[in-house]
Amino acid sequence: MRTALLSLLSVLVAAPARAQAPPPSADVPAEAPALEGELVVDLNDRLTDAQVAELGRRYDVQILPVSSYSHRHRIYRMQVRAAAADRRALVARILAALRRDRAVEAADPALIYQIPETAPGSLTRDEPVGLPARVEGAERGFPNDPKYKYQWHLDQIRMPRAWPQAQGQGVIVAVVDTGVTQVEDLRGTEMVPGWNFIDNTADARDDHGHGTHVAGTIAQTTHNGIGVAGVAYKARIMPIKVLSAQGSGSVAAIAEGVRWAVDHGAQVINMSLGGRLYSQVLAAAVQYAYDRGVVVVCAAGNDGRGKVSYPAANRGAIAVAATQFDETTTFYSNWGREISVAAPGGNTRLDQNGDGLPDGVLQNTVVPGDPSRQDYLLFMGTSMAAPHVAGVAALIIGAGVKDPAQVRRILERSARRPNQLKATRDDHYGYGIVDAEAAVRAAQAATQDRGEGSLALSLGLLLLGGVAMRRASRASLHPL
Ligand SMILES: [Ca+2]
Ligand SMILES: [Ca+2]
Repeated sequence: MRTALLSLLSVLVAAPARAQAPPPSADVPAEAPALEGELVVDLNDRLTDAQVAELGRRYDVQILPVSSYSHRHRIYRMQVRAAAADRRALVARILAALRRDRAVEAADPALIYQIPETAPGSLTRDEPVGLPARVEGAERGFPNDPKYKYQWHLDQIRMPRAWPQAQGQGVIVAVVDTGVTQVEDLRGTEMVPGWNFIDNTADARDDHGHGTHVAGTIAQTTHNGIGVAGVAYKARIMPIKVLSAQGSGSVAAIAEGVRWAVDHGAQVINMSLGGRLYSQVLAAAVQYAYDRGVVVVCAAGNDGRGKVSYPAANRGAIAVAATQFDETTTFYSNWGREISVAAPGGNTRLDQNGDGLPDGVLQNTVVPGDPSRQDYLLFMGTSMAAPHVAGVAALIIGAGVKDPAQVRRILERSARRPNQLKATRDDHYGYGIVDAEAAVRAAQAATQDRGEGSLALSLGLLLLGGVAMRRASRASLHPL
């Protein structure tokens, strides 16, 4: 119980480039930010308003909606009325009782989440005169985005060879994060309506910088002569704001954001956020997405330890580890048996490619601390790795493979094994570094197989039909 109260979810951006490496993390959760005297519940969807109110009276708690969408899935905050002295024990007892209650699908402490500080580098000013990153296989003149040459991370997942085949046309990718702002290099990217679960409004713009950067990796406007490129640039972005300008949110808002995205047509959900402890309410939301055919991609976490964060470690989620330029996994990337694949998260402490810039992931976003400005910023983290995979998932879906289990299989089987990965998989890389070109080819082959399969099936039916018709005609010739 106590450990459950000690959970901390945070957005997965690693420490500032100039700072010392954090000490290897002890296997103890950070102290404690759960809202005092508050719980989060996901009640049975069939309960009536009267039954919800009755439940509140029975537990002597105040039931509050998370947003105007709360009634749909019956996700609520619960405030416990008690004097401060005995409140903690009372909250624990109520939580235990709720978890046994048949009207309750899931219940958690009201965890508070926060973002570790970020100190991105800027590319706009003092653009270095360095060697451009090697861009393997790029078509001459494509893409024409001037800062593309610094996006070594797109090269690492073999985007130049994938783009001619697939761009994720029309696939809806939800970015469950701090919001998304259409900065200059996202203006040519299609957006669909989302929701802001912090302010409970339809305005899900980014007041932090993290979510827009993530959205840029997925679908930055590409080949528009401006800025940088993105993986699935013809995909549509659905902004789901569940983290505040300070980078704090709640498991209730995240769970509700996931369900909102599923209910409004998202085909991929990216969650570059996580925490060390399991949340029933969030796990149920991930399962809800998976069961309805939505691919959920999550960052493995930045603690540099052998335990994958939640929701990445939840069933139904694709957990993504982070690599740097030399294809080793990074100092901050979590590892464990849940890791599915690795993708570039970068390391802004290094310049291994010698282009004069820290080896971060480069996208256009709002400036942290001043969301009225925008810039091209280098971030690092498993937060940056996950959207590379979400983008490739959109390419796979665009090629016709939609089932989440099959999308995952294609991502894993087509992943490229770097020299450092000696086996078919390990707990650091999963099955290897995601390979956009190989994934698209595998998806196309699977779609073709299925097409041939259904053609064979319909030919079979036709033959059966022919036999039946002949029998029928014989019967008509020889009536009994
Ligand atoms: Ca661009
Ligand atoms: Ca560099």
